Amino acid sequence: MTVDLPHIYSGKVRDIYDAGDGLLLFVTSDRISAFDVVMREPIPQKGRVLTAMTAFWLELFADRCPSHLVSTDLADLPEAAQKPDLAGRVMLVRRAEMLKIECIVRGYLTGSAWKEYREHGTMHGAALPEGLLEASPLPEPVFTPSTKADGGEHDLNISFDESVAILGRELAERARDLSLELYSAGAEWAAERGIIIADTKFELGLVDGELVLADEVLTPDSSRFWPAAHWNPGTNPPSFDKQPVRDHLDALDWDKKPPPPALPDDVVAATSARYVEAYERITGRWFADWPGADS
Ligand code: PZK
Repeated sequence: MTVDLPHIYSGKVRDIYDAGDGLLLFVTSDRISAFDVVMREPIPQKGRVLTAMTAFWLELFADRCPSHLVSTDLADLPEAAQKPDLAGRVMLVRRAEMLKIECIVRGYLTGSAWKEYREHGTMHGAALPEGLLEASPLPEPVFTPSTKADGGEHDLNISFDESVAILGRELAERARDLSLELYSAGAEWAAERGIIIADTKFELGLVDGELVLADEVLTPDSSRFWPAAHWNPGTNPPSFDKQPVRDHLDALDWDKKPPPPALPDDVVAATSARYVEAYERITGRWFADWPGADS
């Protein structure tokens, strides 16, 4: 799935190329990571599901905020990139000046936030009510930004005041308010369809001075998705998408360092089906109607 355009960035599971004219080409692969390690086996259609879901949210949010998205249509790409394999997994986007913070919003107490609360009664240093359980809803969603640690893998949690120091007060407040608004709208939408979005990370940027939503939006890779039917405060809910992979890996005594164990075909197929199910539940659309779904 390589593209004959200048390569700009690679993440674990996606790549960005220079499409010219101030545009970038964002390609989402079928790779999956678990416990921070990328598995060897691709998950069929995962990249298309994430692209389709991002496109859906951007449409739903279009009246609340502009985005970097120009097109998901292969025909709109530079000719060098019009490869059938790429259908459905590409986004042509406007090049943005990315904010130097990750806009994280948490609606539920889980992951590193649960760990901090259990140990200190706080989240990002701020007190929370007593008596919350793992996976409890927070009294209200909270903006918990982080910075992209240079070079290193792991991001550093920062306070809102530190985000003001990085961005200036006005931009930091706009980033916070937009992140909270989009999380609340998306989480409410998903909850009505049986999926809890426990937390998420937005990436915002500036295009011609305008604040735009960039990157992936409210996907299982940028968020924690839980099946509402299996949510029980006091226990760590299963991941809507990755649970088959995690269950398989947990049953082995793998030390979570590369190389990862092989994923059996049934685990790969079950995981692919979970991504498609999340898409269809959230959007009410059939994944079969998305470009490349039949390939
Ligand atoms: C941008 N990322 C994260 C995504 C990676 C890294 N519209 C934009 N303009 C400029 N930069 C970015 C975007 C977007 N979206 C996104 N880093 C920079 C990222 C995919 C693969 F390696």
